[in-house]
Amino acid sequence: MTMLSNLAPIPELYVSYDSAQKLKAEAGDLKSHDLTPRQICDLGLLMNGGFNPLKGFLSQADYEAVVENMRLQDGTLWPMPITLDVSEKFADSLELGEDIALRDQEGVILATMTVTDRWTPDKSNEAEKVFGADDSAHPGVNYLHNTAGEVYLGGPVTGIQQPVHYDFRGRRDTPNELRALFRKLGWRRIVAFQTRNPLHRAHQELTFRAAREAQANLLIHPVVGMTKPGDVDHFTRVRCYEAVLDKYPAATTTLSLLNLAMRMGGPREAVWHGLIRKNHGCTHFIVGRDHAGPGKNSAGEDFYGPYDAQELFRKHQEEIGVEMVDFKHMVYVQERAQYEPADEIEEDATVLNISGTELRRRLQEGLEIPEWFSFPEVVSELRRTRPPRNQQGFTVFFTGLSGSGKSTIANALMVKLMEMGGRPVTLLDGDIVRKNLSSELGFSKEHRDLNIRRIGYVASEITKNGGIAICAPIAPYATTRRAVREEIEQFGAFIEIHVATSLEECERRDRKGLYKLAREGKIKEFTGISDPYDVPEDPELRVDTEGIEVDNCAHQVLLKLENMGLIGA
Ligand code: PPS
Repeated sequence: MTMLSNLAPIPELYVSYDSAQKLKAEAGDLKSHDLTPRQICDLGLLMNGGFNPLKGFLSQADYEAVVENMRLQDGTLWPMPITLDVSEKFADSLELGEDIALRDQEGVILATMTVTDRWTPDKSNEAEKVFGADDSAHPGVNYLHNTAGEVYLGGPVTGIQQPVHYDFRGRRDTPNELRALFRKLGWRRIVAFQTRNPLHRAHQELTFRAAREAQANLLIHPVVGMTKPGDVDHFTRVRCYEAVLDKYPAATTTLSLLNLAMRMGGPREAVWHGLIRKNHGCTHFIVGRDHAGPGKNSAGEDFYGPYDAQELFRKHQEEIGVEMVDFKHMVYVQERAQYEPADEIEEDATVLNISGTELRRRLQEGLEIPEWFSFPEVVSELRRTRPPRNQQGFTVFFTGLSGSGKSTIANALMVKLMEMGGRPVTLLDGDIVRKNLSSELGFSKEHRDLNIRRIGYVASEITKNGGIAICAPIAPYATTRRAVREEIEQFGAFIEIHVATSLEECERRDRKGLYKLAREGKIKEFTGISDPYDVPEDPELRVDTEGIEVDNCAHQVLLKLENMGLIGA
C-alpha cells in the first residue's frame, strides 16, 4: 500500500461559474425537488468529490450491487447506498431522462440531475443487508422506514453551487481544499480521526499516539452534518474541538469539519468513512471500538460486535487505500498521572475511568468533572450548553385514548408546576391545539401525524428555550411519537406518559358523547373504535386513572420528574 498521499486534485461535479449562471437561469423551468437535510449533506459530498467516484445519486443497478455486495456494478468498493428518496407523487410526475432542479430548504438551486432511474426499493432488504437487521431501534433503519420517501431516483448530478453554511466557514474544507492545504504544509502522511463527540483527554492522548505511531500528521475530522439523535450539537462540539487543538504540539495537527450525514452503520460505515478520508487526502484512519455504533437493538443487545468494524476495514484496507490505525483504549493510571493503553497496564495499577453515561449524569446534576478526565475549557463549554437538568427545559407528553383523562391530569400538573415557579409552563392540550394550530385538520392518519408533528415542533422550541411544555393529544401512532421524542431530546428531556385508562372505561365515561356517535358510525376513524391506538411499549410512566384521584395521578408525574432530576434543588 502507498503510504504517501498523492495530493493531486480529485474530480468534482461542478460546472464553471459561467455555465452555472446559465444553468441556474434555465433550471427555473425544471421540476424541483426540495432536498431534505440528509440529502443536502449527501449532495454536498457528491459535488465536492467527498464521495468520489460517484457521479450522482445511485442508479438502480448500482444500488442493488451496493446493497448486496458493497460494490458498484463495475466492482468498485462502495458500502453505503447514496440514494435520492422522494414521494411517490413527485416520482410519478417525472419522465425518465428528464432533468430536475435540486434545491435547498430555502429554494436555492444547488444542482440539476438527469433522472435515469426510478424504482421502489425493498427497504427491509436494504435494512438487513446494509445495517444487518430490519430493526427500527437502529437510527439508520428508522430513517429508512419512517423518514425517507417511498421511491428512489437515480442519475448523474451537475453541480451549480455548494450548500450554504453560515457557521464555522473557515473550518469547513472540501477534499481539494484539504489536499491543497496538505501540499502547502508538506504533509504526506496524514491520519484522520473521525468523531461525533466532544474530545476529552483520553481522545487527545490516543490521537496523538496514533499520529506518532503512523509517523503522520493528524487531521481531527469531526462530523457536523447529521449524527446520532441525542448527540451534543455541533456548535458546542466545534467550540470544544477548538479548545483542544491548542493542546497538540504546534504544527502537527489540524481541524476540519466534515458535513457528512452519518447512518450509524458500524462496519459498513467504517469502510465508507475510510473512502471519504482517502478522498480528503488522508493516508491513515483511526478506527475505534464500536465505530459508528448505533447502540442497542430492540432486544437490548448490541447491533454489532465491538471489533466488527475494524475487521471489515482490515479486510478491505488495500482497496480503500487508507491504512487503519486501530483504537487503543486509553485509561488513566493514577500512580503515574497519565493516560496509557489499557492492554499495557500492570494488574495492580489504579485505573480511573468515567463512562459516557456517567459524564452525562455529572453534567446533568452539576457535579464535579475531574481535571484528569477532561480539559477545563471543554467542561465549561459543555456546562454552558447543558446546564443542570433542574434548569433545563423539558416536555411532558401525555398520550392515551379520548376521554382517558389526559387533559385533566395535564391541567393539574400545569398548576402544580406553576405553583413551584422557576420556569414558564405551556399546556398544549389536544383540543387547544386543534383550535389554535390545527383547525383545518381532520382525523386521517396523515392529518393526525401533521397535528402531532406541529405539537412536537412547538414543544421542542419551548424545551430549547428552557420552558416546560405539557402536551396532551391522543397521539395514537408510535412512530410519530418517536419522531417527536427525537426532535425534543436534542434540547432536553422528553417524558412520555401513557394514560392507560381502558377503552371500556373511556367508553363508559363518554364525557363528550363521542363514543356513542362513533359506535353508531356517525364519527368515522374514531381512535379505539374504528382507528388504531399503538399502546406505548416503554413510556417513562404509565398512570392508571381507574379508581385513582386526578390529584394523585398528577402527583405521580411530579415524583417522576423529581426522580429524573428535572425539578427540585
Ligand atoms: S390526535 O389523534 O392526537 O391528532 O387527536 P387529538 O388532536 O388529541 O384530538 C382528539 C380530540 O378530538 C376529538 N375527536 C376525535 N378523537 C379521536 N378520533 C376521532 N375520529 C375524533 N373526532 C373528534 C376527541 O374529543 C379528542 O379529544 P380528547 O381530549 O382526547 O378526548
